[in-house]
Amino acid sequence: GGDDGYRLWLKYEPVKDLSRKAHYLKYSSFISDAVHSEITGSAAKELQMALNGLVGKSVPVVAKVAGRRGGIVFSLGPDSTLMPLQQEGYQIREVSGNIVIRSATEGGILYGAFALLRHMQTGQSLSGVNVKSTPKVRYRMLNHWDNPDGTIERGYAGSSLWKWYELPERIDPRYEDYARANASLGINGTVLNNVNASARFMSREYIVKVAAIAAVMRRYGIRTYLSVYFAAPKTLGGLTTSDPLDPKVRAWWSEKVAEIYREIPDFGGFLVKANSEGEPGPQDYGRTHADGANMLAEAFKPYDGIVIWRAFVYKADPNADRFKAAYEEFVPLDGKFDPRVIVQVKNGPIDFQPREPFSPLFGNMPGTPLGMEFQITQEYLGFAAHAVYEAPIFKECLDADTYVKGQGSTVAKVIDGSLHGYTRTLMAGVANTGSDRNWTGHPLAQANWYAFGRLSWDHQLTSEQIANEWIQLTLTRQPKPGAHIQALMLRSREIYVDYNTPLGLSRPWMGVHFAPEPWQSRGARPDWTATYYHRADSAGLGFDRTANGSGALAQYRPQVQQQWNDPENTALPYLLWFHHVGWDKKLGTGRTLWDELCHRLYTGADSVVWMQQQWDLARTGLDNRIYADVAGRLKVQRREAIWWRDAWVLYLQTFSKQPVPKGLEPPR
Ligand code: GCW
Repeated sequence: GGDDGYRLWLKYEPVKDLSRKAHYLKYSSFISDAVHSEITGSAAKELQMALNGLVGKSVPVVAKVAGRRGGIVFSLGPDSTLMPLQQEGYQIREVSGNIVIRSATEGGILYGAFALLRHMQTGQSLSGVNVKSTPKVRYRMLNHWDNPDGTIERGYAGSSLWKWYELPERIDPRYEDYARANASLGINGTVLNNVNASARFMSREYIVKVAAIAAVMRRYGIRTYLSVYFAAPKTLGGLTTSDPLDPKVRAWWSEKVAEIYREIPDFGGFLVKANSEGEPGPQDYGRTHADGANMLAEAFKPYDGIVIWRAFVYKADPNADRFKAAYEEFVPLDGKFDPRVIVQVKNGPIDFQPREPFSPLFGNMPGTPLGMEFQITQEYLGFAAHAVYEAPIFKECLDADTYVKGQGSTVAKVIDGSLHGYTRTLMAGVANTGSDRNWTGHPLAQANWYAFGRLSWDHQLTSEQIANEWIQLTLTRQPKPGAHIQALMLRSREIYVDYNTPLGLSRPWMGVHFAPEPWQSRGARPDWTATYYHRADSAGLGFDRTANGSGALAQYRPQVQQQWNDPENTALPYLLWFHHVGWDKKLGTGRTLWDELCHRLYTGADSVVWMQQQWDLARTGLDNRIYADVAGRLKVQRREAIWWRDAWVLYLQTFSKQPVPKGLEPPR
């Protein structure tokens, strides 16, 4: 039968190379799990299932090694001198004819088992194997924007995986497969519900449902978290206020958290969107984000849970620069948060645009652990129709230099705690999963879930490495087809940017956040207008954020300002983020702004044809169903890329009053 994508990167297909298969069989006589815990049990079960697929053998699980050779051995060596991160690390070594997976924790053994399987699925030798790895970030989690009615905000792969109606009685087998996929990447937390949270999740009825999912996650070392509605004490608890300094409100949250821990002893904590896009929060009572977060943190004191407070805030002020808002509200609160709080910051200052400069908050809150929020779901990246490999987006931000402690103060070092000594470190990704059989709608979007997970474990992996690994595990191990797919993936983001938002252009968001209507105002808020984000006028295009404009650049260190202060020296991908540039201004490429824009929009749209060619060249290495699925989506992408190109050109022409340059075909 064809491949429907359900098994993701955990396919465990028979090893074709016979000598390789014989080699793996040498280590497939037994699996020794002397630990015999829930989590190591999951590891043993996974290895059994995988070896059955890879080498066609049912491998017994035994307790003790007892002098046996030729098996896989779990070795748990608790070590209280290790830091929490090192505890989760693992080592895989060949020791006297056995493959030993060693870790200080059960979770580490599970990660080691998955790493061993990755090693085998990519055809590597086990003789003398010595692989060691430790995560760089402590909380590695997915954020689901899933609603209780089964819809997913910004979800493009069907409806929610969580079947609230059937819970807690029926446990969908898919919960376990979800947990396996995440654990295989080292993800150890999941926030089940939307940050635009329903108070319902704090009800007894839902806590019991959540507990049933948490029980599945626990077996894979994943802790369950919930997003909370800040006004729940009022709307659910019947109090007259949700003021975080009110003793009754504080007592309500403490009791609520206690109730949750009675059902879910390893509950992870709360994620909070407050005073953001109309959500309630402490500011409704004249209090600060810190007051709100600290109240919740206090409720977690008796437990090992955390509060993740989002920094995604901006006011409905058409004269303000939204770019500056999070910094303005949060930097003054640095040092005021309870140690149980992590402030979660989106990678860019606005909102998951195809390319943004890094958020100026990174590095500017040395006294507060800052977590990263990436968006895996393709809200602004063509939903499930466009192929956009996101690892380069994540890496671009992680590798950016904040200069807060001199050269080399990368965002990654802020996030992994090494720059400011944070021990509670976090990387979160807004999930792209849903009820579609293949989990992510677009088959290539599986790679984005994969890349996020791998980077949350080790942000030093490269986009190339991750793509290569994912292709081998998921699509094909044939080198030539693999190389074409990798080329397609690695260029896909730049191609998208070219036809969608070239040169640092921003666009107004419409209701669905993906429709080329750059002229349209939503009308709901005074800042959600036609030209607010891109500032097109008869003179030119782009948002002046220098001292002559909004002054947002001043939120960065001088070395960063230097990169972006002068329109003559600003790298073209960031140009219109920081400058209002005249239509006839000559750029470094020798073209005027107008010509360069047209050029990129056209080349971008045409490059989708190149992507189609790469995919066709890979066909011989691909399963027919996957081939056809992606080929169809690439056709949609081609059509929509032209649509974007033409919409931008026609719209911006109303300001520039210039024709499409010669050599580029006129828009139809
Ligand atoms: O830009 C917005 C998204 C919203 C999302 C919000 C956020 C969950 O369009 O759908 O709400 O970001 O991150 O809070």
